[in-house]
Amino acid sequence: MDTGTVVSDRIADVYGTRTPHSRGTVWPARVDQFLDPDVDEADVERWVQSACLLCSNGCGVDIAVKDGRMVGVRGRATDMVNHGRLGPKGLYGSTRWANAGDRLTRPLVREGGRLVETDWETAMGRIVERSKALLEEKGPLSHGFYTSGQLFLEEYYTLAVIGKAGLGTPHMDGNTRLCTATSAAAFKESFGADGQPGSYTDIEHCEAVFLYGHNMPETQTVLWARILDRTRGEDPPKVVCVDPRRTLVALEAERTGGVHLAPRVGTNMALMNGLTRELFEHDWIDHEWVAEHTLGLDDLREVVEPYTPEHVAEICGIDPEELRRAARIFGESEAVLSTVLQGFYQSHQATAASVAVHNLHLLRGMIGRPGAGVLQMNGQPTAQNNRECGADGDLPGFRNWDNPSHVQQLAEAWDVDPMTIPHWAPPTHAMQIFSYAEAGTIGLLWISATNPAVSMPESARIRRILGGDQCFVVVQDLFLTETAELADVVLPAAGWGEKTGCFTNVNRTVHLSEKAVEPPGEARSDLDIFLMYADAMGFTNNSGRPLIGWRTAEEAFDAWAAITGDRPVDYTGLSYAKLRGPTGLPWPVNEQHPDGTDRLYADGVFPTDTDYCETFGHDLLTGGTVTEQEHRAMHPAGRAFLKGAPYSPAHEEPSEAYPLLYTTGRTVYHFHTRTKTGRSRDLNRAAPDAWVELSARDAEARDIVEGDWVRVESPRGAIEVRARVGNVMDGAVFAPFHYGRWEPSEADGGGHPDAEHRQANELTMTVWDPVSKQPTFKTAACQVTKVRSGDGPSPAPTTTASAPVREPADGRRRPRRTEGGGPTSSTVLDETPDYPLDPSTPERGR
Ligand SMILES: Nc1nc2c(c(=O)[nH]1)N[C@H]1C(S)=C(S)[C@@H](COP(=O)(O)OP(=O)(O)OC[C@H]3O[C@@H](n4cnc5c(=O)[nH]c(N)nc54)[C@H](O)[C@@H]3O)O[C@H]1N2
Ligand SMILES: Nc1nc2c(c(=O)[nH]1)N[C@H]1C(S)=C(S)[C@@H](COP(=O)(O)OP(=O)(O)OC[C@H]3O[C@@H](n4cnc5c(=O)[nH]c(N)nc54)[C@H](O)[C@@H]3O)O[C@H]1N2
Ligand code: SF4
Ligand SMILES: [Mo]
Repeated sequence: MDTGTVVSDRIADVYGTRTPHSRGTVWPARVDQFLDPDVDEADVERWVQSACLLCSNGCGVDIAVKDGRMVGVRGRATDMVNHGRLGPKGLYGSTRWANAGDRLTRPLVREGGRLVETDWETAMGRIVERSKALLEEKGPLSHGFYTSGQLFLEEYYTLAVIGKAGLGTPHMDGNTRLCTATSAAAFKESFGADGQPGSYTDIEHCEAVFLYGHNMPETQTVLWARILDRTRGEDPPKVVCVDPRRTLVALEAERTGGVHLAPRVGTNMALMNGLTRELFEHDWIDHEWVAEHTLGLDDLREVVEPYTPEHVAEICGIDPEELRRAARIFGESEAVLSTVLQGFYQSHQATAASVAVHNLHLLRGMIGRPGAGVLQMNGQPTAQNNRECGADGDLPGFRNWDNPSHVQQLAEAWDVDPMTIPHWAPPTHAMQIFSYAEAGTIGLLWISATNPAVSMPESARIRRILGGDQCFVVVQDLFLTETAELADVVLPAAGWGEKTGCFTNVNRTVHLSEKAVEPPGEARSDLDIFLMYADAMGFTNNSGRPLIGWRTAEEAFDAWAAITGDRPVDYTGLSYAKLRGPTGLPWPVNEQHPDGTDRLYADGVFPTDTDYCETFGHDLLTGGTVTEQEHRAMHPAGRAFLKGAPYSPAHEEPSEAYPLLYTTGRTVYHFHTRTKTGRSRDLNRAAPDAWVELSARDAEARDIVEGDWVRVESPRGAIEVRARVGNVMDGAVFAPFHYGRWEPSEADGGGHPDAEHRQANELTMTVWDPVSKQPTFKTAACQVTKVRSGDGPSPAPTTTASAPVREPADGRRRPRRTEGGGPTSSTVLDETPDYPLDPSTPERGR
């Protein structure tokens, strides 16, 4: 069956062996596997079905179990998402954390300033006591919930019902606000509702692929491998990269005859307006399709008119000819796939710039057909479910909080008074929730599966809010994180593989993740914890029965599916039984589409009808809302909106004191605040400590060479880390945001002598996009000064966008090649499984 197995080090060889193929053919299957070095494959007792929880790609995976422990993973060959492949995080980072010696195993409560162990009754008792007192004294608005993009669908839905129908608080959001709020907002503005139009199979059919502020080679490595298998095959697509760093995407753009546009940090909108204007200028427009399926053409043309290539070049610091070239690639290809992520979402005009990507596709009628797709990416593995289920404040099922009949549908499903369900104002976004907690108007803040002390902007402020007496803080996590250390009550949670539930990836594909092992000590699933709270609070419905009518994950799933039937996010054809099949399935899954749906909007009909849509929309520049009356007057009737906005400068521009632009992001080897990847020795050694990247010119001007200790300062704070002279554009500084105060005990390879001063978010700003309310982690101003000479290279990896720009003259500073991952096996199958929805399978034709 197989054509041989390759054993390799997937720290050094991030993407594994290539399986090149040509346009319109199925992506070959390759099965990647990693087992703990002391485990033989023959000793694995069980393989348990799941999907990887370390990024939004959602690769299908089986978990290896031995002696009641998770000991490795294997990609699922039959899964339509990954065709068997896994990346370095999935391989080395999926299971190691679970067996770490420092898991939370018992609840903790604060006594005399210290956190001490206690039992569940005491810990939950304290929460319930505070909760009841606050409800009596101040009402439901005293409660805030800040959750995650890493829990399961069943957990979000349960929490959403508790918050909306049990308590009645609008103060509920996820870290999805920091992550993919813009994805949802952009879909709503253009198409009327959230929901990814495109599909991963667009990679097999596209003629060009545009990546906007998306470092896919580091953040969705398996998806990038899928692209590499096209760009290294016959008739490769051209790659266009929009990123101020020379990432691996930029290198691939150079290889394929595409373009690398490196806009000045914070100027995306000017660039997008320039591309849009070029489409008008050259009449690269599908007039018939646009007339039939869109609204707003004339207004858009007017908005982009001033953005000539020369004008854009001046704002963005790019070559006008390169802009023209990129626009021509878009204008002359029949099928372009676009992907968008944090370089756009975490900038100040996030929604406007992401909507501009939709505009390009709509103008060319490039949506809903193979190869012509948009992937407004997610980042976290379960961010999509938070958005769907409403633990991010939206109403479950992409319902419109401003539409009384949508509220009524939920009131009936839950058997509660519609007035209980908060819908008198937009849901409170995370940044606002923290402001209310700061002021003490929120007196109970419940944080689950996120580490805001490291991941939210302006860290000093967040620590102050969490550590103060004005608000009672509950933290539910696997570990005693930087956030948990500041809490009043800490609840030990069961993690991935220790509980059952479902989650949905970027292209709407739903996977079931089965419980493989028992959680440690007294840790409980987040679902059980939320149910325990609901029971203790005694929430009931109008009939006097318990508000939450389910006890198990499967029952929660069925309850969720039951309220999705008449909504775009239709789960009615899904069940646990069905999800135990060979592959995850993309929604909508219903009677009409029993195997799921590969791409949305094939018929050019969008969910924009006034009575059906999820929002009436906003002004993209100011965030001002469009009213129901205004929306109705436009008669959208299934047409998509073309919406534009002029470019406006970022909140903080460089100044004399802070002459450089500060931007932040990721490395391939760590996930977020490293609670999982920091506990994998293979991954931690590859990127053991923080650094900043400077261009050669900016480094030289400051007498800085590779590995020197530098102080990076913004008006909000400072860090001291080592410098990598790297591939970032002149005038900009890039810092990875993974490194908080926590240092892994296994750290070999050298951490930081003073871990209090390395956290990228000490420098970022408390400002957000006016529409999506996503904070702008990617634009601020800073100064960099040399503190002292280093005694070796910086700890930045060499295999990625962080690679050094050139060999340092001083041999001691020469970075060592990043390598050293335990042996993984990789097997290319010579018979590709049948992927039922894949339009490239021969029997389906093209
Ligand atoms: N290895 C790894 N993978 C991950 C994660 C992780 O932590 N580690 N996290 C997951 C999650 S939750 C997310 S949200 C995704 C994020 O995935 P990405 O968005 O791909 O990652 P980032 O590094 O945050 O940012 C992407 C790029 O934006 C560029 N950028 C910075 N400023 C600007 C700008 O002004 N304009 C433009 N055009 N680009 C700019 C940066 O140079 C960077 O290369 O990754 C997911 N996958
Ligand atoms: N400067 C800067 N800051 C950023 C970003 C950036 O690019 N730059 N990116 C932002 C983005 S996109 C994101 S997504 C955020 C991520 O930021 P966070 O959400 O804070 O990052 P994580 O480290 O993933 O935190 C998840 C926590 O949940 C815990 N956990 C994992 N599984 C479970 C579970 O099943 N149950 C419970 N109860 N706990 C669990 C983990 O131990 C961990 O502590 O960071 C944001 N912050
Ligand atoms: S690409 Fe993402 S989902 Fe797939 S193995 Fe890597 S981290 Fe996991
Ligand atoms: Mo994210």
